[in-house]
Amino acid sequence: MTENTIKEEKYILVAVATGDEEAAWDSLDELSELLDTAGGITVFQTVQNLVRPDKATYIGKGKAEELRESIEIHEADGIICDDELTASQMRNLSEITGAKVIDRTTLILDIFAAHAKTREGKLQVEIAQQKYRYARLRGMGEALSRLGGGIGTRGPGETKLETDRRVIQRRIKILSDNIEAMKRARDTARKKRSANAVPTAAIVGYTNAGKSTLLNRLTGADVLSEDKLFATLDPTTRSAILPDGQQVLFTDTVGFINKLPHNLVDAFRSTLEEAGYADIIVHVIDASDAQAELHRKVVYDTLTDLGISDKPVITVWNKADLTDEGAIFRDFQADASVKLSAKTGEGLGDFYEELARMLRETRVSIDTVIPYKDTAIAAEIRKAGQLISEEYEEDGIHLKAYVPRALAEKRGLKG
Ligand SMILES: Nc1nc2c(ncn2[C@@H]2O[C@H](COP(=O)(O)OP(=O)(O)OP(=O)(O)O)[C@@H](O)[C@H]2O)c(=O)[nH]1
Ligand SMILES: [Mg+2]
Repeated sequence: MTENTIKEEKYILVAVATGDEEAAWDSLDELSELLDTAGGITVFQTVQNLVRPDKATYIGKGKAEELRESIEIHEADGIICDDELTASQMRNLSEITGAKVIDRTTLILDIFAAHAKTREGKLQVEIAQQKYRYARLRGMGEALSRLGGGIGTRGPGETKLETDRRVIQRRIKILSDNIEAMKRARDTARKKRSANAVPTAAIVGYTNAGKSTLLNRLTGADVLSEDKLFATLDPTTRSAILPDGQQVLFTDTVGFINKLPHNLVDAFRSTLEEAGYADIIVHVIDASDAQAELHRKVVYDTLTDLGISDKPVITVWNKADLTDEGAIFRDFQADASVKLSAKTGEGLGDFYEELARMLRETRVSIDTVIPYKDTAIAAEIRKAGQLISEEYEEDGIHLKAYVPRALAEKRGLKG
Protein backbone atom coordinates (compact mmCIF):
# COMPACT_ATOMS: atom_id res chain seq x y z
CA MET A 1 0.00 0.00 0.00
CA THR A 2 2.92 2.37 -0.49
CA GLU A 3 1.88 3.23 -4.03
CA ASN A 4 -0.99 5.50 -4.85
CA THR A 5 -3.65 2.84 -5.27
CA ILE A 6 -6.53 5.03 -6.43
CA LYS A 7 -5.95 6.15 -10.01
CA GLU A 8 -8.69 7.34 -12.32
CA GLU A 9 -11.11 5.19 -10.42
CA LYS A 10 -14.70 6.30 -9.92
CA TYR A 11 -16.18 6.43 -6.46
CA ILE A 12 -19.43 7.06 -4.68
CA LEU A 13 -18.94 9.08 -1.50
CA VAL A 14 -21.16 8.43 1.47
CA ALA A 15 -21.47 9.95 4.93
CA VAL A 16 -23.62 9.35 7.98
CA ALA A 17 -24.97 12.56 9.53
CA THR A 18 -25.64 12.17 13.25
CA GLY A 19 -26.51 15.81 13.76
CA ASP A 20 -25.79 18.65 11.40
CA GLU A 21 -26.60 17.40 7.90
CA GLU A 22 -25.08 20.50 6.28
CA ALA A 23 -21.76 19.77 7.98
CA ALA A 24 -21.87 16.20 6.66
CA TRP A 25 -22.29 17.49 3.09
CA ASP A 26 -19.41 19.94 3.56
CA SER A 27 -17.25 17.14 4.86
CA LEU A 28 -18.16 15.07 1.78
CA ASP A 29 -17.02 17.94 -0.44
CA GLU A 30 -13.69 17.82 1.32
CA LEU A 31 -13.59 14.03 0.90
CA SER A 32 -14.13 14.64 -2.80
CA GLU A 33 -11.10 16.97 -2.86
CA LEU A 34 -9.09 14.30 -1.12
CA LEU A 35 -10.16 11.81 -3.76
CA ASP A 36 -9.21 14.27 -6.48
CA THR A 37 -5.77 14.67 -4.89
CA ALA A 38 -5.44 10.87 -4.87
CA GLY A 39 -6.28 10.84 -8.56
CA GLY A 40 -9.82 9.43 -8.33
CA ILE A 41 -13.15 10.77 -9.54
CA THR A 42 -16.34 11.39 -7.57
CA VAL A 43 -19.44 10.24 -9.44
CA PHE A 44 -22.09 10.56 -6.74
CA GLN A 45 -22.41 11.78 -3.14
CA THR A 46 -24.99 10.83 -0.57
CA VAL A 47 -25.70 11.47 3.11
CA GLN A 48 -27.82 9.37 5.45
CA ASN A 49 -29.24 10.76 8.67
CA LEU A 50 -28.88 8.28 11.52
CA VAL A 51 -28.77 8.53 15.31
CA ARG A 52 -25.42 6.80 15.07
CA PRO A 53 -23.53 4.89 12.36
CA ASP A 54 -24.73 1.29 12.00
CA LYS A 55 -22.45 -1.02 13.94
CA ALA A 56 -22.48 -3.69 11.26
CA THR A 57 -22.65 -1.70 8.03
CA TYR A 58 -21.91 2.00 8.83
CA ILE A 59 -24.91 3.17 6.76
CA GLY A 60 -28.22 1.35 7.23
CA LYS A 61 -28.75 -1.93 5.39
CA GLY A 62 -31.51 -0.51 3.21
CA LYS A 63 -29.25 2.35 2.18
CA ALA A 64 -26.48 -0.12 1.43
CA GLU A 65 -28.78 -2.04 -0.91
CA GLU A 66 -29.68 1.22 -2.67
CA LEU A 67 -25.99 1.92 -3.12
CA ARG A 68 -25.60 -1.38 -4.90
CA GLU A 69 -27.83 0.02 -7.65
CA SER A 70 -26.12 3.41 -7.69
CA ILE A 71 -22.83 1.65 -8.25
CA GLU A 72 -24.23 -0.03 -11.35
CA ILE A 73 -25.80 3.16 -12.68
CA HIS A 74 -22.63 5.21 -12.25
CA GLU A 75 -20.30 2.35 -13.15
CA ALA A 76 -18.40 3.13 -9.97
CA ASP A 77 -15.37 1.17 -8.83
CA GLY A 78 -16.24 1.49 -5.18
CA ILE A 79 -17.52 3.43 -2.19
CA ILE A 80 -15.68 5.78 0.12
CA CYS A 81 -17.13 6.35 3.59
CA ASP A 82 -16.41 9.63 5.34
CA ASP A 83 -15.50 8.05 8.69
CA GLU A 84 -13.05 5.41 9.81
CA LEU A 85 -14.73 2.00 9.51
CA THR A 86 -14.17 -1.14 11.53
CA ALA A 87 -12.96 -4.25 9.75
CA SER A 88 -16.39 -5.85 9.94
CA GLN A 89 -18.24 -2.73 8.73
CA MET A 90 -15.95 -2.70 5.75
CA ARG A 91 -16.46 -6.38 5.01
CA ASN A 92 -20.23 -6.32 5.46
CA LEU A 93 -20.70 -3.22 3.38
CA SER A 94 -18.54 -4.67 0.65
CA GLU A 95 -20.61 -7.87 0.66
CA ILE A 96 -23.95 -6.05 0.39
CA THR A 97 -22.86 -3.59 -2.29
CA GLY A 98 -20.60 -5.97 -4.15
CA ALA A 99 -18.00 -3.22 -4.42
CA LYS A 100 -14.68 -2.15 -2.97
CA VAL A 101 -15.12 -0.14 0.23
CA ILE A 102 -12.60 2.44 1.40
CA ASP A 103 -12.75 4.77 4.39
CA ARG A 104 -11.55 8.35 4.87
CA THR A 105 -8.50 7.19 6.81
CA THR A 106 -7.34 4.83 4.04
CA LEU A 107 -7.73 7.63 1.51
CA ILE A 108 -5.67 10.08 3.58
CA LEU A 109 -3.02 7.42 4.23
CA ASP A 110 -2.90 6.77 0.50
CA ILE A 111 -2.25 10.45 -0.25
CA PHE A 112 0.39 10.66 2.45
CA ALA A 113 2.08 7.56 1.02
CA ALA A 114 2.19 9.11 -2.44
CA HIS A 115 3.51 12.46 -1.17
CA ALA A 116 6.13 11.41 1.39
CA LYS A 117 9.54 12.27 -0.01
CA THR A 118 12.08 11.97 2.77
CA ARG A 119 13.03 8.73 4.47
CA GLU A 120 11.49 9.89 7.72
CA GLY A 121 8.26 10.91 6.01
CA LYS A 122 8.01 7.52 4.36
CA LEU A 123 8.67 5.72 7.64
CA GLN A 124 6.03 7.79 9.39
CA VAL A 125 3.43 7.01 6.77
CA GLU A 126 4.25 3.33 6.79
CA ILE A 127 3.96 3.11 10.56
CA ALA A 128 0.53 4.71 10.39
CA GLN A 129 -0.50 2.27 7.66
CA GLN A 130 0.78 -0.74 9.60
CA LYS A 131 -1.04 0.34 12.75
CA TYR A 132 -4.21 0.76 10.76
CA ARG A 133 -3.79 -2.72 9.27
CA TYR A 134 -2.98 -4.19 12.66
CA ALA A 135 -6.15 -2.80 14.20
CA ARG A 136 -8.16 -4.20 11.29
CA LEU A 137 -6.61 -7.65 11.61
CA ARG A 138 -7.50 -7.67 15.27
CA GLY A 139 -11.06 -6.79 14.35
CA MET A 140 -11.18 -9.69 11.96
CA GLY A 141 -9.84 -12.03 14.63
CA GLU A 142 -12.64 -11.01 16.96
CA ALA A 143 -15.20 -11.56 14.24
CA LEU A 144 -13.87 -15.05 13.68
CA SER A 145 -13.80 -16.02 17.33
CA ARG A 146 -17.35 -14.80 17.75
CA LEU A 147 -18.42 -17.63 15.46
CA GLY A 148 -17.66 -19.82 18.49
CA GLY A 149 -15.21 -22.20 16.90
CA GLY A 150 -15.93 -24.89 14.36
CA ILE A 151 -15.11 -25.14 10.69
CA GLY A 152 -13.24 -22.21 9.29
CA THR A 153 -12.27 -20.68 12.59
CA ARG A 154 -9.28 -22.81 13.50
CA GLY A 155 -6.26 -24.23 11.81
CA PRO A 156 -4.33 -22.41 9.13
CA GLY A 157 -6.74 -19.48 8.94
CA GLU A 158 -6.31 -18.43 12.53
CA THR A 159 -2.61 -19.26 12.48
CA LYS A 160 -2.08 -17.12 9.40
CA LEU A 161 -3.83 -14.26 11.18
CA GLU A 162 -1.56 -14.69 14.17
CA THR A 163 1.52 -14.74 11.96
CA ASP A 164 0.35 -11.66 10.09
CA ARG A 165 -0.16 -9.86 13.34
CA ARG A 166 3.28 -10.80 14.62
CA VAL A 167 4.91 -9.74 11.35
CA ILE A 168 3.15 -6.39 11.49
CA GLN A 169 4.04 -5.90 15.13
CA ARG A 170 7.69 -6.58 14.39
CA ARG A 171 7.63 -4.17 11.49
CA ILE A 172 6.03 -1.47 13.65
CA LYS A 173 8.78 -1.95 16.21
CA ILE A 174 11.54 -1.57 13.58
CA LEU A 175 9.88 1.53 12.13
CA SER A 176 9.45 3.09 15.57
CA ASP A 177 13.12 2.50 16.42
CA ASN A 178 14.19 4.15 13.17
CA ILE A 179 11.95 7.14 13.73
CA GLU A 180 13.24 7.45 17.29
CA ALA A 181 16.82 7.58 15.99
CA MET A 182 15.90 10.32 13.50
CA LYS A 183 14.17 12.25 16.22
CA ARG A 184 17.38 12.18 18.27
CA ALA A 185 19.34 13.50 15.30
CA ARG A 186 16.82 16.30 14.92
CA ASP A 187 16.97 17.11 18.62
CA THR A 188 20.72 17.60 18.27
CA ALA A 189 20.29 19.82 15.22
CA ARG A 190 17.69 21.86 17.05
CA LYS A 191 19.92 22.28 20.11
CA LYS A 192 22.61 23.63 17.83
CA ARG A 193 20.12 26.06 16.32
CA SER A 194 18.84 27.25 19.65
CA ALA A 195 22.42 27.78 20.82
CA ASN A 196 22.63 30.25 17.95
CA ALA A 197 19.54 31.79 19.49
CA VAL A 198 18.00 32.76 16.17
CA PRO A 199 14.25 32.96 16.79
CA THR A 200 12.07 30.40 15.03
CA ALA A 201 8.52 30.55 13.74
CA ALA A 202 6.51 27.47 12.78
CA ILE A 203 4.01 27.90 9.96
CA VAL A 204 0.99 25.72 10.71
CA GLY A 205 -2.53 25.52 9.32
CA TYR A 206 -5.20 23.57 7.52
CA THR A 207 -4.11 21.77 4.38
CA ASN A 208 -4.13 23.98 1.25
CA ALA A 209 -4.25 27.19 3.33
CA GLY A 210 -1.10 28.52 1.66
CA LYS A 211 1.63 27.65 4.19
CA SER A 212 4.25 26.72 1.59
CA THR A 213 3.39 29.75 -0.53
CA LEU A 214 3.93 31.95 2.54
CA LEU A 215 7.25 30.24 3.33
CA ASN A 216 8.38 30.81 -0.25
CA ARG A 217 7.28 34.43 -0.11
CA LEU A 218 9.05 35.09 3.21
CA THR A 219 12.29 33.27 2.54
CA GLY A 220 12.61 32.92 -1.21
CA ALA A 221 12.46 29.15 -0.74
CA ASP A 222 11.24 26.90 -3.49
CA VAL A 223 8.86 24.56 -1.70
CA LEU A 224 6.21 22.90 -3.85
CA SER A 225 2.87 24.61 -3.48
CA GLU A 226 -0.13 23.39 -5.39
CA ASP A 227 -3.88 23.29 -5.26
CA LYS A 228 -3.91 19.80 -3.78
CA LEU A 229 -4.39 18.60 -0.23
CA PHE A 230 -1.27 17.55 1.65
CA ALA A 231 1.26 18.81 -0.89
CA THR A 232 3.75 19.18 1.96
CA LEU A 233 4.59 16.36 4.34
CA ASP A 234 8.17 17.05 5.27
CA PRO A 235 9.05 20.09 7.33
CA THR A 236 11.33 22.60 5.61
CA THR A 237 13.20 25.27 7.55
CA ARG A 238 14.51 28.39 5.85
CA SER A 239 16.03 31.59 7.09
CA ALA A 240 14.68 35.06 6.42
CA ILE A 241 15.87 38.55 7.27
CA LEU A 242 12.98 40.78 8.36
CA PRO A 243 12.88 44.41 7.15
CA ASP A 244 14.24 45.52 10.56
CA GLY A 245 17.33 43.39 9.96
CA GLN A 246 16.46 40.60 12.34
CA GLN A 247 16.98 36.98 11.27
CA VAL A 248 14.14 34.47 11.76
CA LEU A 249 13.92 30.77 10.87
CA PHE A 250 10.58 29.73 9.38
CA THR A 251 9.49 26.09 9.32
CA ASP A 252 6.78 24.86 6.96
CA THR A 253 4.80 21.91 8.33
CA VAL A 254 2.35 19.22 7.27
CA GLY A 255 -1.21 20.51 7.01
CA PHE A 256 -4.03 19.54 9.33
CA ILE A 257 -7.48 18.32 8.31
CA ASN A 258 -10.79 17.58 9.97
CA LYS A 259 -10.93 13.95 11.18
CA LEU A 260 -7.18 13.57 10.73
CA PRO A 261 -6.54 9.87 11.38
CA HIS A 262 -5.22 9.38 14.86
CA ASN A 263 -2.45 7.05 13.72
CA LEU A 264 -1.17 9.78 11.44
CA VAL A 265 -1.13 12.39 14.19
CA ASP A 266 0.83 9.89 16.26
CA ALA A 267 3.18 8.96 13.45
CA PHE A 268 3.86 12.60 12.61
CA ARG A 269 4.04 13.66 16.23
CA SER A 270 7.80 13.90 16.20
CA THR A 271 7.94 16.19 13.14
CA LEU A 272 4.94 18.18 14.29
CA GLU A 273 6.63 18.63 17.64
CA GLU A 274 9.04 20.92 15.83
CA ALA A 275 6.28 23.50 16.13
CA GLY A 276 6.41 23.01 19.89
CA TYR A 277 9.98 24.32 19.95
CA ALA A 278 9.23 27.41 17.92
CA ASP A 279 9.18 30.83 19.55
CA ILE A 280 6.10 31.79 17.59
CA ILE A 281 3.32 29.96 15.74
CA VAL A 282 2.23 31.44 12.42
CA HIS A 283 -1.28 30.09 11.83
CA VAL A 284 -2.28 30.35 8.16
CA ILE A 285 -5.97 30.30 7.26
CA ASP A 286 -7.49 30.41 3.77
CA ALA A 287 -9.75 33.42 4.38
CA SER A 288 -11.54 32.85 1.07
CA ASP A 289 -12.73 29.37 2.09
CA ALA A 290 -16.35 29.13 3.26
CA GLN A 291 -15.16 26.65 5.89
CA ALA A 292 -12.48 28.97 7.29
CA GLU A 293 -14.03 29.01 10.76
CA LEU A 294 -14.16 25.21 10.98
CA HIS A 295 -10.55 25.04 9.75
CA ARG A 296 -9.48 27.55 12.37
CA LYS A 297 -11.01 25.39 15.12
CA VAL A 298 -9.53 22.16 13.76
CA VAL A 299 -6.05 23.68 13.80
CA TYR A 300 -6.34 24.84 17.41
CA ASP A 301 -7.72 21.43 18.43
CA THR A 302 -4.86 19.63 16.69
CA LEU A 303 -2.29 21.93 18.29
CA THR A 304 -3.83 21.21 21.69
CA ASP A 305 -3.70 17.48 20.87
CA LEU A 306 -0.02 17.86 20.21
CA GLY A 307 0.47 19.67 23.48
CA ILE A 308 1.23 22.97 21.78
CA SER A 309 -1.08 25.58 23.23
CA ASP A 310 1.09 27.99 25.17
CA LYS A 311 2.89 29.63 22.24
CA PRO A 312 2.25 33.13 20.97
CA VAL A 313 0.15 32.83 17.80
CA ILE A 314 -0.03 35.20 14.87
CA THR A 315 -2.95 34.35 12.62
CA VAL A 316 -2.53 35.02 8.92
CA TRP A 317 -5.80 35.36 7.01
CA ASN A 318 -4.35 34.39 3.66
CA LYS A 319 -5.62 34.68 0.08
CA ALA A 320 -6.80 38.23 0.77
CA ASP A 321 -6.73 38.76 -3.01
CA LEU A 322 -9.76 36.46 -3.20
CA THR A 323 -11.80 38.15 -0.46
CA ASP A 324 -13.83 41.38 -0.44
CA GLU A 325 -11.64 44.36 0.17
CA GLY A 326 -13.51 45.55 3.25
CA ALA A 327 -13.94 42.12 4.82
CA ILE A 328 -12.66 41.92 8.38
CA PHE A 329 -11.20 38.75 9.82
CA ARG A 330 -10.46 38.18 13.47
CA ASP A 331 -9.07 35.37 15.56
CA PHE A 332 -9.72 36.05 19.22
CA GLN A 333 -7.57 33.09 20.24
CA ALA A 334 -4.51 34.61 18.59
CA ASP A 335 -2.16 37.27 19.90
CA ALA A 336 -2.26 39.05 16.55
CA SER A 337 -4.18 38.79 13.28
CA VAL A 338 -3.21 40.05 9.85
CA LYS A 339 -4.79 39.79 6.44
CA LEU A 340 -2.48 39.24 3.50
CA SER A 341 -1.95 37.46 0.23
CA ALA A 342 1.04 35.16 0.10
CA LYS A 343 0.54 35.06 -3.63
CA THR A 344 0.56 38.79 -4.42
CA GLY A 345 2.48 40.00 -1.37
CA GLU A 346 -0.20 42.52 -0.34
CA GLY A 347 -0.41 42.98 3.43
CA LEU A 348 3.06 41.54 4.02
CA GLY A 349 4.19 44.79 5.69
CA ASP A 350 1.59 44.37 8.44
CA PHE A 351 2.75 40.81 8.97
CA TYR A 352 6.37 41.84 9.42
CA GLU A 353 5.33 44.56 11.84
CA GLU A 354 3.24 42.24 14.01
CA LEU A 355 5.88 39.53 13.92
CA ALA A 356 8.60 41.94 14.98
CA ARG A 357 6.37 43.21 17.80
CA MET A 358 5.71 39.67 19.01
CA LEU A 359 9.35 38.69 18.80
CA ARG A 360 10.15 41.67 20.97
CA GLU A 361 7.75 40.34 23.56
CA THR A 362 9.56 37.01 23.72
CA ARG A 363 12.69 39.06 24.24
CA VAL A 364 14.17 41.36 26.81
CA SER A 365 15.67 44.74 26.23
CA ILE A 366 19.33 45.17 27.09
CA ASP A 367 21.49 48.25 27.46
CA THR A 368 25.04 47.13 28.00
CA VAL A 369 28.68 47.72 27.19
CA ILE A 370 30.52 44.74 25.74
CA PRO A 371 34.31 44.92 26.26
CA TYR A 372 36.30 44.89 23.02
CA LYS A 373 37.80 41.50 23.94
CA ASP A 374 34.29 40.02 23.82
CA THR A 375 33.29 41.08 20.31
CA ALA A 376 32.01 37.54 19.71
CA ILE A 377 29.19 38.30 22.17
CA ALA A 378 28.40 41.51 20.33
CA ALA A 379 28.20 39.51 17.11
CA GLU A 380 25.86 37.07 18.79
CA ILE A 381 23.59 39.89 19.89
CA ARG A 382 23.54 41.42 16.42
CA LYS A 383 22.60 38.08 14.91
CA ALA A 384 19.93 36.93 17.33
CA GLY A 385 18.58 40.24 18.51
CA GLN A 386 17.04 43.40 17.23
CA LEU A 387 19.55 46.19 17.47
CA ILE A 388 18.35 49.60 18.60
CA SER A 389 21.70 51.35 18.77
CA GLU A 390 25.39 50.55 18.68
CA GLU A 391 28.13 52.94 19.75
CA TYR A 392 31.85 52.43 20.02
CA GLU A 393 32.92 53.83 23.37
CA GLU A 394 36.14 53.82 25.35
CA ASP A 395 35.62 50.54 27.25
CA GLY A 396 33.69 48.67 24.63
CA ILE A 397 30.69 48.51 22.34
CA HIS A 398 27.62 50.10 23.86
CA LEU A 399 24.63 48.07 22.66
CA LYS A 400 20.95 48.69 23.12
CA ALA A 401 18.91 45.83 21.74
CA TYR A 402 16.16 43.29 22.22
CA VAL A 403 17.58 39.79 22.64
CA PRO A 404 16.03 36.38 23.36
CA ARG A 405 15.53 35.93 27.06
CA ALA A 406 17.72 32.79 26.94
CA LEU A 407 20.65 34.66 25.43
CA ALA A 408 20.37 37.48 27.98
CA GLU A 409 20.47 34.94 30.78
CA LYS A 410 23.30 32.90 29.29
CA ARG A 411 25.55 35.93 28.85
CA GLY A 412 24.34 37.76 31.93
CA LEU A 413 23.30 40.79 29.85
CA LYS A 414 21.71 43.65 31.77
CA GLY A 415 18.68 45.71 30.88
N1 LIG B 1 -5.27 33.40 -4.77
C1 LIG B 1 -4.38 32.98 -3.88
N2 LIG B 1 -3.98 31.70 -3.89
C2 LIG B 1 -3.07 31.30 -2.97
C3 LIG B 1 -2.54 32.19 -2.00
N3 LIG B 1 -1.68 31.50 -1.22
C4 LIG B 1 -1.66 30.24 -1.69
N4 LIG B 1 -2.50 30.12 -2.75
C5 LIG B 1 -2.76 28.89 -3.54
O1 LIG B 1 -3.34 27.91 -2.68
C6 LIG B 1 -2.90 26.60 -3.04
C7 LIG B 1 -2.29 25.91 -1.85
O2 LIG B 1 -1.11 26.58 -1.49
P1 LIG B 1 0.06 25.84 -0.68
O3 LIG B 1 1.07 26.87 -0.34
O4 LIG B 1 0.49 24.62 -1.40
O5 LIG B 1 -0.76 25.41 0.63
P2 LIG B 1 -0.23 24.57 1.88
O6 LIG B 1 -0.90 25.17 3.07
O7 LIG B 1 1.25 24.51 1.88
O8 LIG B 1 -0.90 23.16 1.55
P3 LIG B 1 -0.44 21.67 1.97
O9 LIG B 1 1.05 21.60 1.98
O10 LIG B 1 -1.06 20.86 0.91
O11 LIG B 1 -1.04 21.42 3.32
C8 LIG B 1 -1.93 26.81 -4.19
O12 LIG B 1 -2.62 26.61 -5.39
C9 LIG B 1 -1.48 28.27 -4.05
O13 LIG B 1 -1.10 28.84 -5.27
C10 LIG B 1 -3.00 33.56 -2.02
O14 LIG B 1 -2.62 34.40 -1.22
N5 LIG B 1 -3.92 33.87 -2.97
MG1 LIG C 1 2.49 22.94 1.73
